[in-house]
Amino acid sequence: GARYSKPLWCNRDLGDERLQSASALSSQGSQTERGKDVTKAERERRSASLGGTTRSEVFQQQQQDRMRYQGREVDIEGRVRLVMESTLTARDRVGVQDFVLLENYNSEAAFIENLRRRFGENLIYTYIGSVLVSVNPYKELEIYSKQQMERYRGVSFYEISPHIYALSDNTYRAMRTERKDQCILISGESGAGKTEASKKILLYYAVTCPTNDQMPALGERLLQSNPVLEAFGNAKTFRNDNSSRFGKYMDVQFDFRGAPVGGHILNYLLEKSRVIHQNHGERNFHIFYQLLDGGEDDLLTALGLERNPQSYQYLVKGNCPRLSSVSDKNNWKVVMKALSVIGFTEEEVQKLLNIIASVLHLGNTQFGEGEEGETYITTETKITNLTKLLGVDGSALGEALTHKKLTAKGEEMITPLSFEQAVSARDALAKAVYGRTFTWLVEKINQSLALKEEIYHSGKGCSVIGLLDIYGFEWETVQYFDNKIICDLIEEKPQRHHLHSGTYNNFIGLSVYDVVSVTVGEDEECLRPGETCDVSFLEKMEDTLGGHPHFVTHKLANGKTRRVMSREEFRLLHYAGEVNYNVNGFLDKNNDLLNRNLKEVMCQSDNQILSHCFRKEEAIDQKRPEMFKNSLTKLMEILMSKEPSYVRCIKPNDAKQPGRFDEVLVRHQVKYLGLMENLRVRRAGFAYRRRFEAFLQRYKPLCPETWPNWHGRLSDGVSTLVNHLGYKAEEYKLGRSKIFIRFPKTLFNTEDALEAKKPDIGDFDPADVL
Ligand code: AD9
Ligand code: MG
Repeated sequence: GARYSKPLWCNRDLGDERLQSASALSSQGSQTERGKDVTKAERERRSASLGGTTRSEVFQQQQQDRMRYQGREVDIEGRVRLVMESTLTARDRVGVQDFVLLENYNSEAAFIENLRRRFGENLIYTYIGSVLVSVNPYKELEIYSKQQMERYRGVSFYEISPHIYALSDNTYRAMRTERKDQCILISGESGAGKTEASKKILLYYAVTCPTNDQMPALGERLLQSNPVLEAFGNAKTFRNDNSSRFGKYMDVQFDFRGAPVGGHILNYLLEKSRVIHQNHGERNFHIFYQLLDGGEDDLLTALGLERNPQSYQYLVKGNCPRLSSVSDKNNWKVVMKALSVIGFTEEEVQKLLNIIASVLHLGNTQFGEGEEGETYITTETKITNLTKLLGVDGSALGEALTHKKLTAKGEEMITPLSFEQAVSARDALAKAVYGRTFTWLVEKINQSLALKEEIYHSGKGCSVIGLLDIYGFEWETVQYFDNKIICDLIEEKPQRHHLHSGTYNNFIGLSVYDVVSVTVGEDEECLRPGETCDVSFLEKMEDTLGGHPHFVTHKLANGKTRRVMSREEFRLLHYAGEVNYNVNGFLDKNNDLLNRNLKEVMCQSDNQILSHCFRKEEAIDQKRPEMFKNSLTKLMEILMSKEPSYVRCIKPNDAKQPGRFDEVLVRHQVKYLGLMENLRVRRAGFAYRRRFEAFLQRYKPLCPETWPNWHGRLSDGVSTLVNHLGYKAEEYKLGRSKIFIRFPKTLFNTEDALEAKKPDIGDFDPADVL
């Protein structure tokens, strides 16, 4: 077969063998052993093929570089990038700091072993090219200090050990020099460290960036938004003591000098069901416990609350009033201070706390069933507290909790609710009150962070770095939204598809997002909770997505049934692997339908937060105001317009303990985060699209007609090549100057063919240069 050789600096494997990091020298030893079997003549023949470079030139170059560099990174185009030796300590060199350098980059075992070794040395960060992989250490590491920040400022990615600060700094500089908006997408399962990562990034900017005189306190406000949002939007779950129960996308705006001048938060899908129910060992949102533990006696008296969380129906179910890892009392202080830094007035804080307390009182509102099946409130005495805090009329609220109003044929009818209906009306109210208050909170924070008009209109322009931190994947219980999906979507840049009109593009990995938007969009308007509904929702999806190659249900194309799947499941084929989703409870979780008369009561509240959240128009025409919908479509558009960077977070064990590295668990995450594919794509050098020249250059050895050189038109050369390789028409497209490859598999197969074709051990003998 044709020999595959390139100038020295272009040969990937050669690079790998030459510039070993200290720790990898042992493997070089084995290369040497093999090298000895090669005859002198063979060596000479090989060196002659080094793109015209003579042996001694190569040797000299190597010696020089050996002194200057110790590690290297093989770049997209096959160029070798180098890491300066002086900045790295021996400890930094455990394993490889970029997976691209792995000897055996196809091996998942080698990948995991590298992670494990580094984790053992508290080296929690490793790159895959420019993607940052982070393993949660579950302990405080001394790597986030101001001095550390200084080390990473203005330094190139590969000159220094991997760090979230390096990624932050590079993103910042890319924004500054290229004048292009950036976004950092953080993915990983629950407890893997996404939120911590996003906070570190924000901290880096708040500390290292210059300040704008017109917005001196902005950095501090950006930072203080976190404790507030976490108090109201995070909770202890089985997987994470501080689990984000809402999705968060935050823009940080910078002026032309690179000073942060504004911020904006978009919040998504708060898990409102948690307000009324928690699984055993889990908690409600932190703020409830913080208030009960940290609030002054006077405050609690005024709110009619007692300290013991177990007195409240909405808190008692998880049977887990305390966290071992954090103090609710201390955090209460932190949150109250943060609210004031952000600019909440005392009055606003008071109203906010009234609402939090009213949710607890609402949960303790109980119902009884009369002899004729009518429902009444048995805790009438306690309802006074509730109505006072909600600022609504007591009898109207009592009536609305036990009756519903219908309009039939132009006439209004009042019908009593059954016991179950009353319970669910109460719970729906609690969820709506809490959920909307959360949205209000985000709005308030946004007002405080808002970019000033005069800066915006100064004519010098602002650039943006967006941070996406959305709660993680949980495998058993379905989450309707996870950022893996978003990341896939962004990485693969699917073309627009219009699911609602019944057409779609069968690009990889697209469908979940559409499925989700169908769900989220519709449950509020027309679907009711309950199992049958979930199934009918699934059927709806089948109607729209059935036949999509990446969407699988129990139904087979021939009308038969796939036995291994239940009626409640659907499966999505991500490029990283298959994920099963169960629709059971899917809509229930997301449902917060409110009876109209409850809305009417709420919109008359004299608590301004509530009257802002429940608008009169809504009670009249039954539509939810737009302000509550941060659509995913919008998020996609925002992200698509920016240059993405990625952080992939890995959780090392389920026990939330430092020092434990559970290989099975890690392997699982390496799989579904698609890290091996990341690595292969990175090695292969392009994510599914490449210029004709580059494609031909790389793969021409695989086809006799294109090897060693193609003399015709480039596009014809590429055609010839891919025909020879047996690419099917649906696998690729030729553009004007680029080839687009649809499936990573195609690319990987081609890479494998190339790998097989290359000489067994590079084009020179490492023994010669040692
Ligand atoms: V979830 O999807 O919101 O449930 P996250 O956000 O991925 O999840 P989080 O950032 O909250 O996880 O991390 C969980 C816990 O791990 C934190 O509360 C810390 O105790 C711990 N952690 C995570 N990253 C670090 C770190 N870089 N250093 C120290 C960390 N501890
Ligand atoms: Mg989180």
